[in-house]
Amino acid sequence: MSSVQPLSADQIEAYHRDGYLHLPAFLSPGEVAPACEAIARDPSIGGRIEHVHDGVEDTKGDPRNGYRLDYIGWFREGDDWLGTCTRLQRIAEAAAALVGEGVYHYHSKLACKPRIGSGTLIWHQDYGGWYQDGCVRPDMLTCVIALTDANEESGCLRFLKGSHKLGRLDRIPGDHAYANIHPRRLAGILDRFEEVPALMRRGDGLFFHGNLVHSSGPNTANYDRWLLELSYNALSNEPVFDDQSHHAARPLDVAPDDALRRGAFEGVFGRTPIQDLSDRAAEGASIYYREGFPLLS
Ligand SMILES: O=C(O)CCC(=O)C(=O)O
Repeated sequence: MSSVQPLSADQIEAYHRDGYLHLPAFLSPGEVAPACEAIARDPSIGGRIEHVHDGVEDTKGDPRNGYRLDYIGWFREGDDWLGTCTRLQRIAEAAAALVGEGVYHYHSKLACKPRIGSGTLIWHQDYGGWYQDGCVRPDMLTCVIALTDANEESGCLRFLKGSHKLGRLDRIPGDHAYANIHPRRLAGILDRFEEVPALMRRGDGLFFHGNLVHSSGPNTANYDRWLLELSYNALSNEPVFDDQSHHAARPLDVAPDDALRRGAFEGVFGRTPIQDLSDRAAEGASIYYREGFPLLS
C-alpha cells in the first residue's frame, strides 16, 4: 500500500467537536473525472437510478414530489471506479482514524438532487436507521465526495453543528422514510444548535458522524447536484439482528491510494452490484424500506 497523509490530531478533534470534518480537494479533479463524465453522459446510470420514495404516499417518481432525491445504492464493492473509490485507502484510513478502530463498508449511495423537482430533505440522523439494523454503538460515519459543487443554491447538505452529541434521537413513525425526530423536540434542537451549510466543491470530501442531525435543501441551481455518500461501520459493531447478513463485518479490500489516479479500475459503474431499489425482496432492501421494521426505540 502507498502511504497516505494521516489526519492530524486537530482534524480528529474538530470531527469529534462538530460532528463533521470537511476536507477540501480530498480527491483530485483527475480522480473524480471518470465518474463526473459518466453521470454527465448518462444521468440515469444505465436506467438504474431510482426516484426514491422519500415523500408522502404515492409521490414516488412524481416530479412534483418536493422531497425527491434520486439515487443508486450498493453494499458490495466491485473493481470499477465506484467500488474502487468505496475501498480507497485514503477514505478507509481517515474513517478508521475518526471512528477509532478499523472500519468496513456498510452501504453507500450516489445521490442526485435533480435541478428540477427536488426539494428539502427533512432533518434526520443516519444512525436512527442503522440502530434499527441492530448496530448497538453509533461508531459509524459517512464520507461524502462531491461530484458536482454542492452549495446553498444546488441543495447542499445542512448540518446542526455538534448535534451528534445529542446521541440517538427516537424515530417516530410517519409517512416519510426519513421521519425520525418529533417536531417539538426538533424545534428545541434547531434553537440550540447552529445550522451550517456543508459547502463543497467538486472533489471535496466530508466525513460526518452517524448521529449528526442533517438535512438538505432544494436544488434551484441550473445543474443536477451529485454527492457520493459512502458509509462505514466499526469492525466490532456489526448488527446483532439475524436478517442483516448484507451488513456483516467484512474486512475492506482496501484499494491502493493511487488506484483512481492510475486508472486501476474497470469502467465506472458496471462492476459494483447496484441494488434494484424496487425489489423489496432483494437482499438489503430494508436499507431503503424501513417501514416494516419493528419499533425498537
Ligand atoms: O443527498 C442528500 O441531499 C441527503 C442524503 C441524506 O441525508 C441521506 O440519504 O441520509
